[in-house]
Amino acid sequence: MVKFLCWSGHRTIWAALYTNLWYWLPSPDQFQGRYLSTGGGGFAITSGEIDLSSGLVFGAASGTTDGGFGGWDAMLTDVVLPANGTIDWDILINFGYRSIHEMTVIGQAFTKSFYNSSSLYSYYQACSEGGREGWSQIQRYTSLYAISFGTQFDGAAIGAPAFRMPFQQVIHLFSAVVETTNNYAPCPCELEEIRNDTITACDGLDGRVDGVVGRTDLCRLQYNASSSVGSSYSCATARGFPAANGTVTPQAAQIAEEIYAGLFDSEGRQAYISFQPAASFSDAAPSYNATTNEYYASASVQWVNYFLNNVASTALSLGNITYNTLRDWMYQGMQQYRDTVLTTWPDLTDFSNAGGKVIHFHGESDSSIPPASYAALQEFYRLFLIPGADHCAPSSTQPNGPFPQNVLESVINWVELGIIPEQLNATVLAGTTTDLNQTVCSFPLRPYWSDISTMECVFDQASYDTWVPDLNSFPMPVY
Ligand SMILES: [Ca+2]
Repeated sequence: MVKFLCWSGHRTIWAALYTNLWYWLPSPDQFQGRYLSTGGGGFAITSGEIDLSSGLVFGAASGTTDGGFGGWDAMLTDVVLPANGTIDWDILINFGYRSIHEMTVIGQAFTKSFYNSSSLYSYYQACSEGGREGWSQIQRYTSLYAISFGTQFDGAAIGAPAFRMPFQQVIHLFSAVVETTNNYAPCPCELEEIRNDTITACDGLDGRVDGVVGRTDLCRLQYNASSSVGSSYSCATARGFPAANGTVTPQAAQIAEEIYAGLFDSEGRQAYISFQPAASFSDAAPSYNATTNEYYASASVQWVNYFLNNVASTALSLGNITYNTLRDWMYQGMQQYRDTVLTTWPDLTDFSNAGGKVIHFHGESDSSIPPASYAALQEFYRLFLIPGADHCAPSSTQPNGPFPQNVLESVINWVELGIIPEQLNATVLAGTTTDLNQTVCSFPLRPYWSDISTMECVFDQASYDTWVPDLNSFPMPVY
C-alpha cells in the first residue's frame, strides 16, 4: 500500500493557497480495477484516513480532499466567513460540490495511470454530510458525463445524507423551540422515560419483542406519548445534570408529541418533518442553572448565525423564536443555498440511464437527520431504513437492532455482477444477539416478523403515507 499526498491547483481567495488531496493505493497485486471517493461529516469535507482504508479492502484506490480549507482538521465554519457579513462563496462551492468532483476526476485519472489500467469502476461511500456530498456528485456530474463517458460514479453507498441541509440544520432548533413555546424544559431524564416507554409500547408492532422498534411508522400511527404521563423516572447525576426523579408530566408528554409530529406553522401547515418515535431526544437536551436549580431550553445555533446571519457567533437567544421563524429560516436557506448545499436536484434520469446505482441507508431512530420522505426508484436506487439505528451508527438504547457492515460491497455486487440488493445485509453489533445477521427490507416495504425468526417485507398504505408528508407551508415543492 502506498499513501500518496498531492495537491490540485484550485485557489481560494484568502484561506488556503491550494487544495490537499490524499489517496491511498493498494499494492498492484491487490488492485481490483476500482476507485473510491470518500467524504466528511458535520461541517468537515473529509473523514481523513479512517475512510480511506475502507476502499483498500475492495482493491480500490481511495481519495479524500480537504476542500482547500487549509488543513485536514479544518471545518467549513473555520473559513466560510472571511469577515462578518461576508460569505466566501468560492469556499462554499468547494464544500457544496466542487472539491469532491475535482478530487474524483484527478483520482480516477491518477489511478488509471498508476496501474496502467484502461478501465475503472468508480464508487463513492460516506454518511451524513458525506452522504450529501455523494448526492451532490450524482445530481450534478452525470449529464455531461453521460453523453460521452458514462456517469462519474458507477455506484454509491450513501448513509443518512444531510442533503436538505438548510432544513435539517434548522430542525435542530425545533425541539428547543417546542420547549420555549410550551414554557417548559423537561430534564433529560423525563424525556428519556418517555422514549423508553415509547420503545416498550411500540417494540412489538413489528411482530417481534426484541427491544427494537422496527416499525416507527406504526408507532407514529398508534402510540401517543400521553400514555407516559405518571410514569416514574429516576436518573443519577450525569453529563453535568444533577440526579433527578419524579413522574412524567403532561407538559413533557405534549412536548414529546409535538417533536414527533414535526414543524407546523401558525396556520397549521406542515413545514418540515421531525424525528421518528423511539429516536432519542438529543436535540431537546436543556441547559441547567445550578444557582436556580432550573432547566432551560438551549440549542446549537451555528447554522443560523454563520449561514443565515453571516456572523461568526454561537450566541442566539431562543426567546423570540417561533415555529414561523423556523419555517422562514428554512425558506431563506432554501433560496440562498439551493445551488450549493441544498442537494436535492430531483431528476436523476441521466444517472439511471448511464447505469449508476445507489444504495441509501438511514437509521430509523436517527436523532440527527429525520429519515422520512424519500422516493423509491427501485431500478437504480434502493432505500433501506435500518430498524432501531441512530445517526450513522447503531443506537445504544435499541442494542439488538442490526447495522449494515457491507454496503459498499452490495453496491459493487450490484454494479459489477448485476446482483440486485432486494434486501440489505446487516449485523447486530451489541446486545443479547450480538453477531446475529439480519436483512433489512427495501423501502417502501417494511419489516414484519411472523414469528421470532421469520421476517417478511410487507407494504401497507397507511404506514407509507406517514413517510411522505405534504409540506404545504411552502408555496412550492420542497425537493
Ligand atoms: Ca421489535
